[in-house]
Amino acid sequence: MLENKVGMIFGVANKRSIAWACAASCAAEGAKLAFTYQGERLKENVEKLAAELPGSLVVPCDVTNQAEVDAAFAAVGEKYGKLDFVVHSIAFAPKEALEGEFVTTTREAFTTALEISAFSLTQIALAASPLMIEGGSIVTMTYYGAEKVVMNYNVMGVAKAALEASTRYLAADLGKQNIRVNAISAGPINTLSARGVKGMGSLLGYVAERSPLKRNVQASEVGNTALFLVSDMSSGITGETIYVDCGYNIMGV
Ligand code: NAP
Ligand code: 1JT
Repeated sequence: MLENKVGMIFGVANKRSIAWACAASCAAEGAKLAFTYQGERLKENVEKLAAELPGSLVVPCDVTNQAEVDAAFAAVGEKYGKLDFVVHSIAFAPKEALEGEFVTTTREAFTTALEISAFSLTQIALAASPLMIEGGSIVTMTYYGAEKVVMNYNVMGVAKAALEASTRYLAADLGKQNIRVNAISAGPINTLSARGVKGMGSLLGYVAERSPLKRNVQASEVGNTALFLVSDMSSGITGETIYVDCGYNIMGV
């Protein structure tokens, strides 16, 4: 489904990362992929994973460093001459901000969380658009805490609300270039980011018990939805948030 398409994947930390599940689904359908990593610490990890997919490119990109973002897109332009899709799977907030009460969030934690988790989508969309000469698709990852209060999610919920609104504004701006922008609202998954969070185990159990499908979602299911959204199968969809959460969000009492 993605033969002759080039994608850029932001946010692989290890093989449990949602970004890696997206990469696996897209590579299986013939996409050529470029991976970005944040800092030397993750370089080896990402290079080892990317080596499983011949013809891929690995470039550094900490989104707080505009020069690195520009260099990453320049490297993709140089190697492939175009870009068809981006998977944005990046978020960060200081650990202390993800416990206790939201009301105690510091200015610094708020600014950091919103810069890395929300602004980076706009930054990446602007840098990607000149390379998307045949149109394109941008997919980001969000969570239910954007719209309803989820204990401990705190400032990440506010950042995800900004991310979902950014998805709509970017879709409106970039539609004329045939660039689509959508978000996937994934149910909780036990990744590296999630593990660092207090109460993740009980959250997984809570959601599995209450969701229509009576289980937690798998990263591969999010990856397959990302494949749909970056492929021409979803050519009429933009600005949307699509739930991949075993139906949890539809439940009342
Ligand atoms: P993950 O494997 O830890 O991925 C998060 C990625 O964000 C990491 O690769 C991380 O790199 C990267 N990142 C953080 N700060 C960055 C920066 N300044 N520049 C570039 N990259 C940076 O965790 P994940 O669960 O797959 O998370 C991926 C996305 O899914 C996030 O947006 C998350 O909010 C979203 N999501 C997750 C869940 C869940 O339950 N797991 C549910 C819904 C949505 P470092 O490791 O170097 O920090
Ligand atoms: C980050 C972290 C972004 C954890 C994340 C995330 N997006 C989803 N999760 C999983 C999660 C986190 C909490 C939660 C429920 C799910 C940690 C590092 C920063 C970025 O609260 C109930 C806090």
